[in-house]
Amino acid sequence: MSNSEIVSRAEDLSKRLLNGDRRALSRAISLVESDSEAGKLISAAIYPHTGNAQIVGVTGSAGAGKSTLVGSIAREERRRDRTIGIIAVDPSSPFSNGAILGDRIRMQDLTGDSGVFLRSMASRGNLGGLSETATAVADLLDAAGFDVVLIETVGAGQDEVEVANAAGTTVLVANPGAGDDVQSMKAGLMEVAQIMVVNKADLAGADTAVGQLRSLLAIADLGAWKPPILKTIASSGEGVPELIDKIDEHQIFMTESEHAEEERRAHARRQIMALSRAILHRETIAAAANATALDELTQQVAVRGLDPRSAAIELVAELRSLWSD
Ligand SMILES: Nc1nc2c(ncn2[C@@H]2O[C@H](COP(=O)(O)OP(=O)(O)O)[C@@H](O)[C@H]2O)c(=O)[nH]1
Ligand SMILES: [Mg+2]
Repeated sequence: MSNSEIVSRAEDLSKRLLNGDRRALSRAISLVESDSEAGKLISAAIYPHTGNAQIVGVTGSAGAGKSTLVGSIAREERRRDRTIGIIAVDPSSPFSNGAILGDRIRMQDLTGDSGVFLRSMASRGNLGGLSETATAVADLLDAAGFDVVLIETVGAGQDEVEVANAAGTTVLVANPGAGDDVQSMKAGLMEVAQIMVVNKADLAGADTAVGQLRSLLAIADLGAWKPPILKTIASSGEGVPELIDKIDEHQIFMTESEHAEEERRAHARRQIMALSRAILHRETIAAAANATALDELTQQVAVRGLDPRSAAIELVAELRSLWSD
């Protein structure tokens, strides 16, 4: 396709997407996911029309009940007459889409509803980083007019933490009896979550888990927003209306309270930093793999003539001198 063809295609898709055309939205998402030129043009064109949706991240360990909770939230949002876009980021390889299929079956009643748009995204295998792509796709759904955009992601790696960072409100899903889990969560995820949920509250130990989270929050360095801790039973929907009320409350805090301006700035900064980290990481790794010193350093380390750390420092020094030119 010629340059002008790409531009006019992007313009056409952007226009249709902004009018709520679902097929244009699907096409645009694919173009953004594949990191294509048209995708970048669409992202830029629709960005001024974003900022109206609630972007909500739902994160936590695998099996915590995130997908079930996302489904329950979607049903309750529909009862409240809001349209909803769902981005499910599947951490497994794009070649084994069993988890995606499982989520689809559970979401069956939702997929027949025109007020719901569900999209699964493989976290590996796309050209851009996961956080870049998920953020860009959330923007497309926002511009297409969805009231709420939910992003489900496993809170495992740096990438997932960055996805959480990109959301306006992030809900951290924990379980009863997962005490050790709660402890290990605090480093990365506690900081990015504005609402804590102990899901599977029908199981024993829910109040203990709430207590553990409360003591972790007590020693955390928090801003003006104090993260509430809620109990839910995602499978029955119990606690979900209260959760949505809290999400709404946090959104109002971010947009209308005396802290709004400060919050908006903090959020914009977090987004830029998260995306810069993703871009830097990707470009640095690509540059390192092509560095002229790599083969020589590899050989030296392989015969134990040099330790890997010194080799890495030398490699980074080469990259630095490349970039300073
Ligand atoms: N007992 C109980 N089980 C739940 C609840 N929510 C989800 N589950 C179950 O937990 C398992 C994992 O749920 P899923 O939503 O796939 O978790 P995800 O990996 O975090 O997305 C499934 O078998 C769900 O049926 C709950 O509130 N109570
Ligand atoms: Mg899931």
